[in-house]
Amino acid sequence: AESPRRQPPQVFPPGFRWGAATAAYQVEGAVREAGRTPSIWDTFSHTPGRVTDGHTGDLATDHYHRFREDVALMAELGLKAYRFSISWSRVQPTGRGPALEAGLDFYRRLTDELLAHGIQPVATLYHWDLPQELEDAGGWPARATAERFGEYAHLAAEALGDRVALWTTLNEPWCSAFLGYGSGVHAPGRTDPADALRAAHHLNLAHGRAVAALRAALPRSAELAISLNLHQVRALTERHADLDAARRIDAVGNRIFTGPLLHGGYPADLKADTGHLVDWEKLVHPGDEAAIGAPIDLLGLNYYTPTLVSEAADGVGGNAHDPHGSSEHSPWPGAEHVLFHLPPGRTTEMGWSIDPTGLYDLITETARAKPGLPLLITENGAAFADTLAADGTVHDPERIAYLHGHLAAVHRAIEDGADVRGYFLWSLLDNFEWSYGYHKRFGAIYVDYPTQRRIPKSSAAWYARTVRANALAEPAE
Ligand code: GBH
Repeated sequence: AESPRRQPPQVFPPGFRWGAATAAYQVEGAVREAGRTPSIWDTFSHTPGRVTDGHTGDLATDHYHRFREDVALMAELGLKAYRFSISWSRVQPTGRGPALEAGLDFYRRLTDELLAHGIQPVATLYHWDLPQELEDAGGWPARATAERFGEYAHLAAEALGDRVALWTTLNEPWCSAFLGYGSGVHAPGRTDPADALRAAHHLNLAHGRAVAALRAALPRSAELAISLNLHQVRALTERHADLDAARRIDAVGNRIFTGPLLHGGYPADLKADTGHLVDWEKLVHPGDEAAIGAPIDLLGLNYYTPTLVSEAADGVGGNAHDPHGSSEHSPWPGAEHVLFHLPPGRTTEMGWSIDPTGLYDLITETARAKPGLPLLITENGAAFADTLAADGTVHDPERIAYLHGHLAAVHRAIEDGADVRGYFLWSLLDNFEWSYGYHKRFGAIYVDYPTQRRIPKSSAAWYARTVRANALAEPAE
């Protein structure tokens, strides 16, 4: 029976883009097929000790061969959009020169299949998988890599521009720069804070070059975006030292990207905090910031958990709640004395605190900082210890609660004036969770790896109800 105090239905704006997301190396497999060459993640995952239990993306979820089945599942969920990434190594194996048509054909088949089911393809050009040859030539710390990325963007737009109307350039450049070249927990596994900062600038520049190339090659109606994992930073106390710790993390975690992308250039405090590591005057050439700041149509936000920090009283920063997870190399150049804390409350299987208010705050703060720029939640979701029951079902009420809470936060932000155009659940299906391998399951669809069988979890059914109604379904309907 309906309770009289029941809330009005939380209806989303018309045309809200309900989707799910994946990334090439996490789902495709087929790493040696049709002329594809190794990316830094092939090299990294095949290096002993880098990924838990030596897992690799060699087979992953075999999406390369099973994409028709996967698109059929998306259609069953009623998805309006699918966000996938293009493997650079598949379509331009050395990172230079002409396109490899056989590689592009996979994305032609995939996007044709999506369009045939009325699902909008959303292509990400780069989800962390640099062609190994470009890494060997210096990787993201080398400025030339940004120029190569512009050429790759041009080639991808020429080939797929007739089918893909919404593009995101980079996924989470913070991870590429600071986990890849700072802490080294992601490929290519390098640990030099100066290189991490150089990588960040060259990723920004790569985005700028890609926007220019995409605008030149695509119809005017095409929409361009970037996906950032902006850290929702909170200080443990209001003490000056803790507020300053939060400011530093905001600088090297967020404003190093949003500064040049949205606000005209790199912030002065970031340059001051990191000036002992890089010479910003030499790193940033005249014209770079203007190129990076070329207008985009949407800003993609990826959100999982907030970030709680304090000053490290003893001067030794790191992770207060996960001593084993904190590497000796910091992913936070210029903020090495900051201590990270686990906020109180429940966590996911990743050990990340569950806090939908963080998503509300992230959306409303971003909307206020850049009025007029529509937002897209390009990733949100959670890993839980899902198990396949004897009756062949996967029951994941915790994920439903997580998604319900975070979508309620998105809805509240929209009611309060934020222009959020869509939501992409991470992830469509369980997949290769980077340095955790296949141990962490983020999917709405369970993958039984020994058989590659797909089993929609109860969260998938819940999400489908929400998508069909364009309104939040009750967690236990
Ligand atoms: C996303 O990354 C990825 O885009 C996606 O490929 C991945 O599968 C998914 O999330 C789940 O992990 O580094 O100490 O500040 C999210 C990566 C996770 C990076 C949280 C920042 C905070 C801990 N982010 N992390 S710390």
